[in-house]
Amino acid sequence: MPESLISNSLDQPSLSAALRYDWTRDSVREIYDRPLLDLIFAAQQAHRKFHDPARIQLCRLLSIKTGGCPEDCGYCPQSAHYETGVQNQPLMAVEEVFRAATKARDEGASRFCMGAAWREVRDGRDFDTVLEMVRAVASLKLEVCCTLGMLTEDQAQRLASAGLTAYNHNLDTSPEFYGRIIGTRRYEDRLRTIQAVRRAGITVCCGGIIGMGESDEDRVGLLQQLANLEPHPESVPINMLVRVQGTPLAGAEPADALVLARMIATARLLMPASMVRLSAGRNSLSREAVSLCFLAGANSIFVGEKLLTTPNPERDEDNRLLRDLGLSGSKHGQRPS
Ligand code: SAM
Ligand code: DTB
Ligand code: SF4
Repeated sequence: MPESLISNSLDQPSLSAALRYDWTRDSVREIYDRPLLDLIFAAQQAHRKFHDPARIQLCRLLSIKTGGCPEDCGYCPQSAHYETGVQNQPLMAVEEVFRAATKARDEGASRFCMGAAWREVRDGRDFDTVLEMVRAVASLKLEVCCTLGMLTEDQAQRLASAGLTAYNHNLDTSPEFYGRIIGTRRYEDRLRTIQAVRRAGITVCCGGIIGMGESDEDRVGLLQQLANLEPHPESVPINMLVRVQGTPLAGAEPADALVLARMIATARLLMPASMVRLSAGRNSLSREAVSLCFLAGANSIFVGEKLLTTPNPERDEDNRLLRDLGLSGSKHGQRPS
């Protein structure tokens, strides 16, 4: 897309007029391929039109049901198809989840995300327990997110009634590359669940992973898919593959932090009002690389020593970084008003 179009669209007085859902591959590629510093500069300008640049939303993850998943996602330590040493754990008790969420809130998180290693949600006792967990976490005035696999519209409605803020369901990569990473489900299955979430009035958290051996064109393809969802996902997690022994992607070439920053900056320009979350992979990034990602438009991180099953930076280290950058945690995601 010509540069004039980007700046024009971001200069519109009304937010909705600035958001586009008709991105072609070529127009996305043109942005993604810009000289990196120009791209980051433009992304930071867009960021400041829609968000408070001094705030980073802090989120906390909890694996409420771990391992033994029937899906064969090539990146995932929780797939039953691989020997990764992850200990299978049944669904946690509501009280235990409530305690973890209270601690997360007391430590400054404003969003709590519960993940289950399920292919799909099945109606019954476990789902009823998850609904209770959602009610319990919502009562703490935290944003509540779940990621439970595929979902029907009826199940999405029940989650919405329980007070769920967001549902995480990633597209992960381009439609072309998807089949190289996952064989047990299709891209269309993902899109169908996202639509069910949307119809239930729950906000959508949808992003992907870099560092799986995909090409720039695949990263462009993923961004195009995300940016053409209407409305845009309110939350776009960008993960850097955490390479886990035993998974087919254990030996993948590590992703370049500059590619990560490029991905984040492009996401920021395509979906300027969304929260862009620098998600998995921070343990292998320097403080300077994380800072560049913030400059590129990331405005959220996961905090706490663990993601779902893999390590994350120590809380003290994150606090120091935020302090050194003059950033503070936000109470809530900054949404366009
Ligand atoms: N089972 C549900 C699903 O797949 O939608 C929810 C849990 S799953 C672990 C949530 C997301 O975590 C995946 O969609 C993937 O994007 C991300 N993820 C899983 N393993 C990862 C890894 N090793 N590195 C980076 N991201 C990962
Ligand atoms: C997302 O995009 N990243 C988070 C969250 N959504 C659920 C998960 C990252 C998982 C990293 C691997 C692990 O810790 O098991
Ligand atoms: Fe299962 Fe989700 Fe892991 Fe895929 S990413 S194996 S669906 S837990």
